Amino acid sequence: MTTGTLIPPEAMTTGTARQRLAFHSGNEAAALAARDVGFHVMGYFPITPSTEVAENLSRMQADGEHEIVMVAGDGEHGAAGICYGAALGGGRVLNATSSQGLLYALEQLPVQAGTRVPMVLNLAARAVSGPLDIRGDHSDLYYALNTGWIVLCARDPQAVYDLNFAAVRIGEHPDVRLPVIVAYDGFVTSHQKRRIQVFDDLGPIRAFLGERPAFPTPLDLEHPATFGPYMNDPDLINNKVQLSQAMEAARRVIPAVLAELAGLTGRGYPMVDAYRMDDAEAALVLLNSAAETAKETVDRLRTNGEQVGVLSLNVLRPFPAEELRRVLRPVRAATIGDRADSYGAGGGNLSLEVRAAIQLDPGNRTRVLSRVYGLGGKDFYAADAARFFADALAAARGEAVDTFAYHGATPGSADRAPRPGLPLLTSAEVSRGMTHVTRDESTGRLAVELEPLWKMTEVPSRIAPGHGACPGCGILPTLHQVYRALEGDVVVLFQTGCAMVVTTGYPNTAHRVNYVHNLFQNGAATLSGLVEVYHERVRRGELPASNDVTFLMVSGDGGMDIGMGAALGAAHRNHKMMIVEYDNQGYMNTGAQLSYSTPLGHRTSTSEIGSKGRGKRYHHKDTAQIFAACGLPYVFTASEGYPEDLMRKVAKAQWYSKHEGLVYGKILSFCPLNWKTTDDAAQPVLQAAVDSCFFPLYEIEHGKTAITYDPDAIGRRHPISDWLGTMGKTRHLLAPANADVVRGIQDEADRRWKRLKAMHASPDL
Ligand SMILES: Cc1ncc(C[n+]2csc(CCOP(=O)(O)OP(=O)(O)O)c2C)c(N)n1
Ligand code: SF4
Ligand SMILES: [Mg+2]
Repeated sequence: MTTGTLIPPEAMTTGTARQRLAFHSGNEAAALAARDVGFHVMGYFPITPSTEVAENLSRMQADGEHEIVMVAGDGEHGAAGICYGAALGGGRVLNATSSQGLLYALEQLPVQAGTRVPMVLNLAARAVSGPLDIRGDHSDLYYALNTGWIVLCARDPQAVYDLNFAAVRIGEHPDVRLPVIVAYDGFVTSHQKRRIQVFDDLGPIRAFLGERPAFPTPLDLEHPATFGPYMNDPDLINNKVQLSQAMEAARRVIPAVLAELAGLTGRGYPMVDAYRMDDAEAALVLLNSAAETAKETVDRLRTNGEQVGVLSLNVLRPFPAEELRRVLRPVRAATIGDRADSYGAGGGNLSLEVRAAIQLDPGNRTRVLSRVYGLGGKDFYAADAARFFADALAAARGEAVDTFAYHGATPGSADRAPRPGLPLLTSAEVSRGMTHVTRDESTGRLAVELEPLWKMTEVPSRIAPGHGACPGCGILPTLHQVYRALEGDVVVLFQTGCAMVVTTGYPNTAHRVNYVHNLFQNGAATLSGLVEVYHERVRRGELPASNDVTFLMVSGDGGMDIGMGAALGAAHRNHKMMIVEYDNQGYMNTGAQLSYSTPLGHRTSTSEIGSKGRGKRYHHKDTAQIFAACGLPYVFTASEGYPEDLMRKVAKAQWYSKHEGLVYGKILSFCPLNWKTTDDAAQPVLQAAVDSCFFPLYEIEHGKTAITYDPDAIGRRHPISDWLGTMGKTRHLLAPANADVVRGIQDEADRRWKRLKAMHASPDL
């Protein structure tokens, strides 16, 4: 039997179930396992590096390979809620997330465990913000350790596949009834393909899984019950005792389930994987992929006569304290590597818990060294393992070694300072009087005079060249147009997305004005705080009153899904700020997943097309109308293809944001990469979107709607199919079999257009 690690071909085992050799990454393995489990529901929200789990399942679903109901949440908080509801309803439920996604979902996790509702969450572990880093460490995983979830650790794609089946059975065991995390390393495991064995015949694994036991559910209408009652002292502690007992039961259940699974697969997963530990004097204790690297170092050191070994935990919750005590007893010194710090505690969770475990053994004399390593995706090489062993061996010899240290940090040096970029722009340099806004007192509306477009190009851009966007990307032209119409000082806040990622990358920035980035979902709240403190500090005389600052938030359409609550909050409070959404109809930065602004039938990486998949299943969100319902002073739509119209609206928006309150604008923005067009196709594609009335251009001033471009009036109205034919992501819709989808998009566009026309004709509507 192998121990669920890298499998050399000669060691491939069969177990009793028929398996076949495949070549997959950890994310693919998680998706394959999900298909083979046949979960009822997956609730998810995309985040690197776990997004591929949902993407792979979407592709398989489009090809009719499974029937899991895939629900894209409005954010991870929503996704976790979807999962909780589905699991409470008696379904087998799956989620996959990483980093901020886990943190945003975190408050759902103790509820799920405290009410004892099993499900499976794949965590492709990644560093948590801030600053934002998309690569792997265990700082997200460590946050989950106090939530009451069982945590299984998968060191490689094979383990990801195997442990997903185990997770279902362990969590659903009647003595356990807890949700389970399967944690694997972001990128190293989530993305690297390895040789793995997968079931070739689902019979045995489905028999292993059995039916989900019937736990109490609000769908049992014969036995009404209250789920989640308000519970104070003295009852809450009893609830937690039961949770603790369930964890203890899991200590018993986990080895039994893993042994049963091993019978099918030929691969075993002891609670603690001990590599060449029999006579080890010095050891490393590491989680996940780093342990595999360290094994190679063990082999090399052993040839030099060093008695060394590696321990790695296959199960992190419940913590295998007894197993560690036993195996560490004869070890003189151990270096425990933590891929996340518990700041100020003298070590990360793993080293603190190993120390606590061996402290209960009066016969234990192991010296423990804590090393924080590999943060933010810093690779862990054999040389790093060798360094850890050198420290442990020195400690074993009784030499003085730092008990706690960071490993791999690179102190800066003055001669390696970044080259200075373009200087920041002053207000005077960008205030060129390109827009003249006046108020028509009779109508209450603003009139804007614009200098000719060629003159506008004289305004230096607040975004310097040197960004990293794809050729032809519409974001930069959109932002240049917005900026050229703005006068004076601007403080910008970008939500997470392509615009943010392509314009900053430490130590460089393309922003020549003050720029802030905060969490994906929280931009509007953050900017509203900045606006309020600005005005308050001016009032107190702490900042000059003469400063004339415009506060601008730039968000993608995805930011207006996950950040909708914060944005509506800011809108209802009517802070003096602008929200500009560049709508490229998907989560492009994370690989073109569907957003709620993706139109019906459009192909994205989570609304795949195939024999069973016909693209996105519901209509695009009418975000402008949602903001209009907040009674804002000004709402507009625009397209980067109509620069004069766009800049006129931005000038109005700036005026309103300074004088009256929050304005919102939605700008259709070209994404050649994911709309699957040539790089130079922005003009015809955007023109077709506007001329087909899919994306009408209008503004709402003090509640009064005015269409600013009417294709009907100038005989340019085209059917929606003309627009759909311009993009690779929609060309499938022109097949006769999808005529009903095209009709659906056309009907919805017509309905929204008619409504706008009616509001335009009767401003009181
Ligand atoms: C809480 C949280 N969940 C998920 C992500 C991952 N994420 C970063 S950007 C992004 C998509 C952004 O889409 P959009 O706002 O439309 O901007 P675009 O990339 O299309 O420009 C996602 C899902 C994150 N950073 N934080
Ligand atoms: S993926 Fe699309 S939106 Fe993002 S940089 Fe490339 S073209 Fe622009
Ligand atoms: Mg987008």
